[in-house]
Amino acid sequence: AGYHVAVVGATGAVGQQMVQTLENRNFPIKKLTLLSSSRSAGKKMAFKGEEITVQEAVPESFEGVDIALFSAGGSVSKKFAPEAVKRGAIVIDNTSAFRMEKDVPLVVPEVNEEDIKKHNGIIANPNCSTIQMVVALEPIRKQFGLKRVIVSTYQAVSGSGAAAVRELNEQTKTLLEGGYYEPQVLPVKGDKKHFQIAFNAIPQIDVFTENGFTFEEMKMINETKKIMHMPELKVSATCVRIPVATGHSESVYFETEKEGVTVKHIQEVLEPAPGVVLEDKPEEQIYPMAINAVGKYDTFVGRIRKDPDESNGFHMWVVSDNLLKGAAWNSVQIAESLIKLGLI
Ligand code: 11C
Repeated sequence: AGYHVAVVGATGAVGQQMVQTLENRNFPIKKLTLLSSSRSAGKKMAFKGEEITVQEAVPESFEGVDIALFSAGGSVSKKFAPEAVKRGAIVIDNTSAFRMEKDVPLVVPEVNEEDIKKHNGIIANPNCSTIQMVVALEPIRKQFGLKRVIVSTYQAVSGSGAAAVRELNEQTKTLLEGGYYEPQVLPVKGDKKHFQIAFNAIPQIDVFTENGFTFEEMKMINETKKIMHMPELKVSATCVRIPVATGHSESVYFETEKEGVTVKHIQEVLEPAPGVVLEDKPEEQIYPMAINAVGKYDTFVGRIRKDPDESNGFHMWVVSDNLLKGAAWNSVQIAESLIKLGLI
């Protein structure tokens, strides 16, 4: 019993976590196919004590696959996701390839699980920094309404992939030893210039769009509106890369529709909220930190404060493991929802 699951991009930073999460969750699997580009084909990966050889993805790889988890970049998804769907698989895609397409649900199970029912073969997994923010905002929206969101992020380098983590580690070591390390990966592999990430903060994640915002910032803006079904919500974002390996942190400012809301009210709705862990006791210096979120599925929220001037305005600090809730776990969670909702 169980499903034939394929992971595309299995050897990448997110792909490895997908395989691990399928194992940790004891996901019902009868066969696991691990796929990659030709460069990584032939590598071996462990799953439940067995070794599985990674194969090069070709259209025929998806014969008999029930669920295909994609995390190998947008161009790979564009090429192979339709091939997988043609062969009867349901695709859960962790790239930005299809997220904003009308007939593709963009899903964070704590927020809009029911949207999965409208899928036509592809379900998109949102951007990591968007996911953790909407997990924290949705319980607040439900209870008090939302008018506006302004977010500034402090994002870990693993969001940019395994090569960026190596660059942070090697660059930090080299610089501490008095050497020089030529930046090659960050802020964006494909952009013209590269900058030092060690001991730095880079206000660029992904390339710039015409309006002066980066694609990462536009993803946070557009995806939030789609997931929360709020095209009218005012959202803006500033996304910054910091020298942390894993765990995205966010300073989120929001304004409620409802008047008279207090910090205690916000804490009371977040405390029992699904996927949220409230860590908010400043008197005991309890607040979320990236190092504590690594390896966890939850989104951690603290530092909730009322804005000094705006009566409906609040600030909070939101932290999660960008490779897990931001990517691998949210994808596996969507697969679990498919089973729960009887859609597979
Ligand atoms: C980062 N948020 O931290 C990005 C990574 O659209 O899925 C995820 C990019 C995406 O660099």
